[in-house]
Amino acid sequence: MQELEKIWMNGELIDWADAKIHVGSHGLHYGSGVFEGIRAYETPKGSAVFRLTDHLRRLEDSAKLLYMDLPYSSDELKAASLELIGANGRAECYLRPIAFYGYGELGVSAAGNPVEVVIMSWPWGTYLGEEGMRMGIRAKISSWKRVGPNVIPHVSKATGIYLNSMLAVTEANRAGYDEAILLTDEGFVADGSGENIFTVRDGTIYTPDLSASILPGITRDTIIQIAQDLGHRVIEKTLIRTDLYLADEVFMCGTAAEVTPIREIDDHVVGPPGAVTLEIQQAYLDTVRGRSERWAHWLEYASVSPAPAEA
Ligand code: PPE
Repeated sequence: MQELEKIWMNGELIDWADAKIHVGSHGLHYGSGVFEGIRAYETPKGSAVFRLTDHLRRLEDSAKLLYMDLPYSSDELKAASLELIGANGRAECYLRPIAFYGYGELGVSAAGNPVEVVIMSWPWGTYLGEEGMRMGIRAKISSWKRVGPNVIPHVSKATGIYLNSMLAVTEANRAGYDEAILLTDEGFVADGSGENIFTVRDGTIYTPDLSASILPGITRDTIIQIAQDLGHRVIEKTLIRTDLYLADEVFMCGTAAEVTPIREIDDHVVGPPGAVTLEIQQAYLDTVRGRSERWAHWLEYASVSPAPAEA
């Protein structure tokens, strides 16, 4: 990870190297935290954070599902995020707000622990590689099932859930694939380890519905709206793994992954990135980079004076 100058920690901007926690922190032992992943892009009007308000709303929802009271309001976290981007001088960066139970009492119950809130920012390039963005990636259905609605609330972007994702992506990578796709316990298509999934068949776009153990992705929501606006038909429904094998096009999306085409799943060739995928990828990048008036309301601007260190 590329280190920048500052990290926002519990209300203050502190030096990167000083952002430390105690090893007895509850969140370290039990994965009791919630987080967000947000991107800021360089646009013609300066550094713009994409759907910041929506990401912070999901952070609040995630915390609520863990019975966690966030000590800062969304407005305070928004101001902190914009301030951090300014302080680090990078118009283009990834933002990682995280809230977790800190140091106080150990034992599974989180009672008696403070809630710590941190926001990091750093430059993060393409999630699945430049080549993956252009040519598509190879994915594998995981033998690990995605956490179900009565296992851990999958609607919450909770840190502990990511052990599920870590196992899946590790298995896929060790088998020589770029990414894992997790199914629900019932066998329906859910998410990638860090992305939502879309298919295209006979010109119609499909994506698993929100009850299929998926994270309610903000990129997913963005793509549904953009695609409909472009005149595509988008259907949210349960999908089975053979829908992936037989699709004309498959792509993944997420804040980190943006729109990444999938060219092969379980050694079934889907094909090189198709016309619909490429159209949506371009429309998404135009939107986040401030080249689309239609979706300008999704951009929230930070003021960044160019840092001397900026490459
Ligand atoms: N599903 C999962 C499991 C997931 O982790 C993400 C985001 C998404 C869907 C898409 O959500 P959204 O970003 O709101 O469109 N994964 C984040 C973390 C990735 C990481 O490796 O860390 C991200 O993309 O920022």
